[in-house]
Amino acid sequence: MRTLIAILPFLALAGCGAQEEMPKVQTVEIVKSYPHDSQAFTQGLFYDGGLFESTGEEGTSGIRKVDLASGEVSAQAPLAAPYFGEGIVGWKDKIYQLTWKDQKGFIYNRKDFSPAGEFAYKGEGWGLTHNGKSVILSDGTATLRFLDPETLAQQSTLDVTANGCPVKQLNELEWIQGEIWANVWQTDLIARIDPGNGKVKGFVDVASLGPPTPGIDEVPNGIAYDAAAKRIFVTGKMWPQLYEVRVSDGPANGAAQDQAAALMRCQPG
Ligand SMILES: [Ca+2]
Repeated sequence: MRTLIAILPFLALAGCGAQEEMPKVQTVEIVKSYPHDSQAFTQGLFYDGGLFESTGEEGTSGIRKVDLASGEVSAQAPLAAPYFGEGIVGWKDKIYQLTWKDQKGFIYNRKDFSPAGEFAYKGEGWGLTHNGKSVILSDGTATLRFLDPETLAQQSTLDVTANGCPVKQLNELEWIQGEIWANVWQTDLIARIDPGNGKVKGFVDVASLGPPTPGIDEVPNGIAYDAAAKRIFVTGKMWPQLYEVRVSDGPANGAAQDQAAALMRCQPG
């Protein structure tokens, strides 16, 4: 009986999509830690010659440029209530910012954060990144949208799956070396998504980062990639630190393994 019980979870996983290669769960090593504003409800993060961050919640939303070494805010623009700031992405001399439920995005001039327009989209707005050809948007579902980076009109969609199961609640995004990385909300996991077929190639467990006893909102939710120096940065909502990390094949912790296993059984994360 003991043997059968031990095998059952694996049978359940295999039954979901036997032909699929199971995404593995990797972890991270910290290369360097930096201070991060522990009041910042991080909703978007990108690095392009400097670090840019979007913050959320009504009344504390905005975009900011952050000095990496000190964590100090060097420039910012508030986003007044009732708007709830979400993902951001830099495109040429502009920054695009989503709002959560208002179906309205804001455009800023990158050099001084002055207003440069608005855009509309259907549904919720969660995360943004770009791959050089398209802006990529998450909305809390398992489907990513690809938008024309100049007009922000929708070009196509991508359904994201792990072991054949839709991976919902894809949140903050980053394009990293030909993959789409996405925080999976309310988990310790970053999904590494193949943009060609939407399949999750692997999960990265970031549970070792962040506050030792995080509050319910203090989830991982910021990924930035410095393409010039090949640095990956990760932070979270109200985390006191931002980390440069490298992916490691060291063992993920049990909670992250359980979260990934649940996603791969088509169970909610
Ligand atoms: Ca990002």
